[in-house]
Amino acid sequence: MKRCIVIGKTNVGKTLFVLQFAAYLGADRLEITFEEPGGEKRTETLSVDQAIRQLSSQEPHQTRCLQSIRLELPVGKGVKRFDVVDTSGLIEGIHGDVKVRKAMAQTLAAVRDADLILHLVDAAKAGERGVLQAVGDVDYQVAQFAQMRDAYAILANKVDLPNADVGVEKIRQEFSGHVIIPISALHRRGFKEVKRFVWRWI
Ligand SMILES: Nc1nc2c(ncn2[C@@H]2O[C@H](COP(=O)(O)OP(=O)(O)OP(=O)(O)O)[C@@H](O)[C@H]2O)c(=O)[nH]1
Ligand SMILES: [Mg+2]
Repeated sequence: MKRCIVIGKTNVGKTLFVLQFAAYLGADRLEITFEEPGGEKRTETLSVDQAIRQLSSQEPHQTRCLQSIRLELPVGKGVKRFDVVDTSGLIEGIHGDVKVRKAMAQTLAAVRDADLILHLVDAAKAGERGVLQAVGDVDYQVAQFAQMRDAYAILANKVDLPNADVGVEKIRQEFSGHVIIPISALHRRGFKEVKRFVWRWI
């Protein structure tokens, strides 16, 4: 099964994006597989609203393991199936909590095996505080790693917030040469472009 991984720093909106994108592609009840850094797996079925309430939060490091949802994209008379994988947030340096460190190692291993990488950054923060406050070394490292592969896009999220337009422009300058799609995970904006991009590589 092809895997589309969603990565980025903590709190950029990865979880909200994954759940809203699943809903946008027509999923109604979401069967979510949680895979702990130690390898244990469990599955929970939630409505989109329940999942958003339980899994996305304004507190950083909400997601601490891989969370996959199987999705379908229509192709001609059939469908393409793939897994979209939400991950725990990337951090700069070495985190004090061993659980966060293990989750980060799990994320990086999953990136290596992914067929498609969607890298979220916070465009509103980039507009408000400057791109270097919003985007860290870890983002540059991901972009550099992904340069070798075509199936990689940067999603500039939170464009519903003030100053995000300025942030998107800064992100475009900083990451020129990469595919950049402005989105709002909250309002499902830019999702048509994301769907088209995913469809090309899945
Ligand atoms: N206004 C606005 N808020 C957003 C958007 N996307 C996410 N948020 C908010 O940003 C916060 C973080 O969202 P999450 O989806 O939990 O972020 P995450 O990247 O999964 O964070 P971790 O799991 O902690 O790494 C929540 O309060 C969301 O409601 C967006 O497009 N617009
Ligand atoms: Mg999350």
